[in-house]
Amino acid sequence: APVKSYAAVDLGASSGRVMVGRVGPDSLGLTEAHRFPNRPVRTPEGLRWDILSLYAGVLDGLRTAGQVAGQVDSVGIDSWAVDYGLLDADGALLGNPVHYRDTRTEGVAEKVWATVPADELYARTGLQYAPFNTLYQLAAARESAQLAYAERLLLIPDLLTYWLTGEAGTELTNASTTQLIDPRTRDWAHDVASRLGIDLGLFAPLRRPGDPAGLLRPEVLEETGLTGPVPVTTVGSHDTASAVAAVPATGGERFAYICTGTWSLAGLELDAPVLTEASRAANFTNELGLDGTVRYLRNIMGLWLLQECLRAWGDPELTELLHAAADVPALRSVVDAGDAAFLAPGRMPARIADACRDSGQPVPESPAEITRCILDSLALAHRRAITEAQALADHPVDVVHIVGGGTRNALLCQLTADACGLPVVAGPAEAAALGNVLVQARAGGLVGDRTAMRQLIARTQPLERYEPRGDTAAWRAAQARLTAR
Ligand code: ADP
Ligand code: LRH
Repeated sequence: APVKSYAAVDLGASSGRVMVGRVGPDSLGLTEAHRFPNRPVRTPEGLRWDILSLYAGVLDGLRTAGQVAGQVDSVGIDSWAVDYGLLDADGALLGNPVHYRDTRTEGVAEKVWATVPADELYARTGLQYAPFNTLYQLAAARESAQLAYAERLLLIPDLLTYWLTGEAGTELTNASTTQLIDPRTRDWAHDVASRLGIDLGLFAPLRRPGDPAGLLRPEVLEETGLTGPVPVTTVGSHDTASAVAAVPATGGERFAYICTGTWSLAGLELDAPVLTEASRAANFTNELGLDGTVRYLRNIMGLWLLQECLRAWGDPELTELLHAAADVPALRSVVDAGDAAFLAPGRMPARIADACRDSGQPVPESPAEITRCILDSLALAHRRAITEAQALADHPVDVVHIVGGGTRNALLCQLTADACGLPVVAGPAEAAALGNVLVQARAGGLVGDRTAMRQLIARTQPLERYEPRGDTAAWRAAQARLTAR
């Protein structure tokens, strides 16, 4: 039986990687070809992505992938959502893509809502309010010279695909994070865009996971040493869409998922969006997944809180710190890990201490105490999101799947099981890359439908199960402390 090799480019906010997936009719193996840091740069203009360094990492990774695999049958690209590059009429990139944590969107939403009220915007686009939704970024850039000169807007994975192939498109799952897509028609929300003066002509035509996205250009083949033709296949180019596609649910169970990395994205896979006022008030989003599914979820600050503390502490050894945190008494103090106040970089240990003090709780001091506060707070936010999602969507679940880098954090997985009062199945850690690989394999006819993809992952990838301990009263009480303030 044929075994094919797929290169998955997966760019997270903290690191980029190129993985090689080997897929046969009943086998799936994943090897890391190359991992490189994703370090945003603070320029005089603001916080920017170092897109050329990321592109160089992609090329290095494809070269290594070729060496690892012998031959690469196809390439797929996914990355974090919402951000984009602008191209001029010659196809040249206008400036470094702005980072979603940049402050340019502060105060912009209120101006947008003066034209399209927040409730109407939710009813049309189903997107939770986040200051960085592409719509607000475009509103913030309204008067900028770059936007005036721009002929094309390409979301990050689409920009890299364009550099690799010369072909421009807009992948749908990632487009659904712009707040310019109608989640019911899975097409552009033309009315919203025109009322806000946003030119949808800037976007290249929509394409869907599985669609062809061109061939690696001759110069790319030369630079990577790959032998052409090598096709690029459109995958769920939003990393979270690829990660949800790789949730190892075997078909029978009703599940919730949490994609943990820099963010925690906690919610459900649904057939149709939930656009009620209650859903808007709870700030749940309706992003699109594979095959027209809806990713009904909430953004939680995630391990970003820990990453920023580690940076402030000069990057101590993580495993030791997590051991020490496991010995700190549980739930002494918690912060609201859904709070956008934690969005910007800098001073994270102090900001967490301040939040505890302001809510009248003990102030964590040592790195172990602060780490424990972060993990308790994340588990609590997971509990809240999973509980509310089930109620708002009228979709009860029996199990929580955790995927992404946070599955390497056993304490976080156990605390999440405890807080939710549900069993947790943790893994795979490289879910986005696996979802990316399997969509390519499906386009190549090697695997069947979404359920078959998930069963293949469940059969082949190491998973860890955590049973809930104790009762959930302590978690309810901790939640009450936060809500009371
Ligand atoms: P992203 O895709 O957003 O860059 P990842 O899915 O790669 O994020 O997850 C990164 C996170 O995974 C880190 O912030 C860290 O907290 C966690 N992590 C990675 N390796 C380990 C480990 N060995 N032990 C515990 N946690 C880990
Ligand atoms: C996670 C992620 C998330 C988005 C955020 C901007 O990497 O794609 O789904 O909300 O980055």
